[in-house]
Amino acid sequence: MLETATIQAIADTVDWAQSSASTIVKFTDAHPEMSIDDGYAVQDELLRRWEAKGRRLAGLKAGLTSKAKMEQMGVDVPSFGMLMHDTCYPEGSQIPMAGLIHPRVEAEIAFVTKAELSGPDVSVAEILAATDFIQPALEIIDSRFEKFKFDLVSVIADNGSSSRFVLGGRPMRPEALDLATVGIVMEKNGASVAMTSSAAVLGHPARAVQMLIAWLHGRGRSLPAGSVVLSGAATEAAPVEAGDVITTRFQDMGSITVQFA
Ligand code: OOG
Ligand code: MG
Repeated sequence: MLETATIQAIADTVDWAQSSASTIVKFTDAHPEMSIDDGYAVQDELLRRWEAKGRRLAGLKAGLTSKAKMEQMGVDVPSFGMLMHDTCYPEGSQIPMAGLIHPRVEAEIAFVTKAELSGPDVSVAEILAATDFIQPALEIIDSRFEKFKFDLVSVIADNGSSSRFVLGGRPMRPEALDLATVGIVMEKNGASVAMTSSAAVLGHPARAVQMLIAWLHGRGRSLPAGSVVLSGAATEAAPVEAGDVITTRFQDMGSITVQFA
């Protein structure tokens, strides 16, 4: 493990890069020995600082859970990160480009839980039973690393490129549809840029939630009731610029539109 002072210095850098929309180079250049646990220690330090400033945790995100994303980013292990309340935008909103570096949009299935979930191998059935509703989501990721070039350890320290997220469409009870086969189409300025199925996320997006809970368990934690969980992008992320309109349609679950301003 890196020394506490080093973790704090990395947290300083991430916090500065995120709040000033500045780019940085991956942390493993200066700290080749940095581990995945160090990356999550940086997230813990960020959360401590953010909560001290009154920011609140809305939930957690799983990332790099589909083949498309793993291939796009050159990483083959999922990452987990924090979703802060003040980064949630309503559907239909204008998302300002100010404060963003080189945002990309992802289509995801969100889970909102109604009971605590914990343990090393919670089943998909247990997850669905503890799910209040599932809902279409967009995640706007914005890596602080130059040209989106990073490795797993660095992207974890950057809170999984988390930047904004949008919940919308039609919230549904989990038993009302087959989450293994939800068709998803993403359009940019009216043209389709990605088409996929929820199956692209580990065969069933609840598997991403399962991995998240096992990871939490390994850290002595659980997933509290009332958490929002993003299960990870089912397609490659689409780069956006000011003026772009993204509409993402989820089979039987409605659609979400946002515009970048
Ligand atoms: C890392 C975050 C990936 C997802 O849904 O796969 C992610 C990145 O690609 O910058 O959020
Ligand atoms: Mg994502």
